Amino acid sequence: MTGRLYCPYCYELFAERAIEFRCTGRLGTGGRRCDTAAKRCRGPPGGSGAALPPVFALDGRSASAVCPQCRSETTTRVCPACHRQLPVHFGKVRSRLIALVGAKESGKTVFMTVLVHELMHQAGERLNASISGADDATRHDFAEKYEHPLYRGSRLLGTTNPAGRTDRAPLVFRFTTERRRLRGSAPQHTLLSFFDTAGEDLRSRQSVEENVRYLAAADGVVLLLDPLQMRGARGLASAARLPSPGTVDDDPASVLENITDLILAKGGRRATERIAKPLAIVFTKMDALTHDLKETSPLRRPAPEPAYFDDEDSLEVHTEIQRLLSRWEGSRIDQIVRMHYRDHRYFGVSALGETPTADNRVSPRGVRPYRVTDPFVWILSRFGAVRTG
Ligand SMILES: Nc1nc2c(ncn2[C@@H]2O[C@H](COP(=O)(O)OP(=O)(O)OP(=O)(O)O)[C@@H](O)[C@H]2O)c(=O)[nH]1
Ligand SMILES: [Mg+2]
Ligand SMILES: [Zn+2]
Ligand SMILES: [Zn+2]
Repeated sequence: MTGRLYCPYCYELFAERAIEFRCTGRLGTGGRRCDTAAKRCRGPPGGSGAALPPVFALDGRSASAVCPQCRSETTTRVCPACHRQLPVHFGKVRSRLIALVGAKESGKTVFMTVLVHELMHQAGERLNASISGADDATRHDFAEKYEHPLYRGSRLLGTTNPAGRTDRAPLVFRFTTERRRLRGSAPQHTLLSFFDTAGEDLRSRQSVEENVRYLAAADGVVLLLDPLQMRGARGLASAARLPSPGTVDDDPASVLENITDLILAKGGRRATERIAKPLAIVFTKMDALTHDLKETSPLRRPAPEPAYFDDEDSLEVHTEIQRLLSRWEGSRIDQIVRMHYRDHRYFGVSALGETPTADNRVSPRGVRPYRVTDPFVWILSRFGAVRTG
């Protein structure tokens, strides 16, 4: 693979040959050792802050390079913009960035945690795929900050800090499926980068620039919308615990408009052209609204669990959400989507499967997700990483 690449951590665009290297800091052949205190040694923002050996530029298309100062060989390739260590095979394997966005408290953090957990367990097995953190920070942070509190502590995580205030690095995973070949099969890797945005990010002007970059780099967008913030749905909800009513900015139609503006801001396309990136519009917390659905609704039946993307089932859900949108006073959403996106689909999910307790903890019955992997599998099918059936 050649051409232009996006850093999965900072979303800067660069050519493969611009990838830089970080010296190992070990004693080189000439008996010299690189000083960790030298210029350009600092680690990436969000890192441990410890001094690191220097970074140098040589043709980034090779897997290794010899440090011009100490002559030791290194295989550590780093992003030329943020100096974070790039995943193994970066530039050689397909890298897909999936942007996960949504208003404050729409359920992004819980959704991402449950999605990755599912892909590591049942869903991964079903799709004959495996997923793992692509770097040490992701492996550590996902387990410590996301998975354990939710699954072991039954705690729903607090509001995510807006970007900029603290350095939140995106979580980068390697998703591997088997691709059948004429003879046998070969693994197919896809790098996935999730940037857990804070709802506020979409409002504050400082972080708009960061979000524009993020959305411009994304190959697919998962937009989470909270139906409980919609006037027509709120009254129907069974939940004892309703999210505090948001401002106009949190209204799902306004969120969709904002996101669309951000994508259009850097698209470089003519005003009449529609956005080509697949957009999954995901209604979260569906557990609170299930009781209001028809007996025959596709959102009431157990989710089919085939080893491929089930297009027929997905289209039924899509049509059902379209119907619900008018019931929820959200027809404007459908108008915006049709006007601006060439490839979009609606989804209804519940990451928890049940309303949290009054003190906002996971129900004693545990996390029982419903259809959380559907939007992701749809986007992967659009990338050709999962088969459609
Ligand atoms: N009923 C129900 N409530 C949910 C579900 N997922 C999340 N919630 C509720 O929504 C709240 C917010 O979820 P988060 O995942 O933290 O939302 P967020 O979008 O990351 O929020 P910010 O980081 O503040 O932008 C949780 O504390 C839960 O109360 C779900 O599947 N069902
Ligand atoms: Mg969050
Ligand atoms: Zn060196
Ligand atoms: Zn970078």
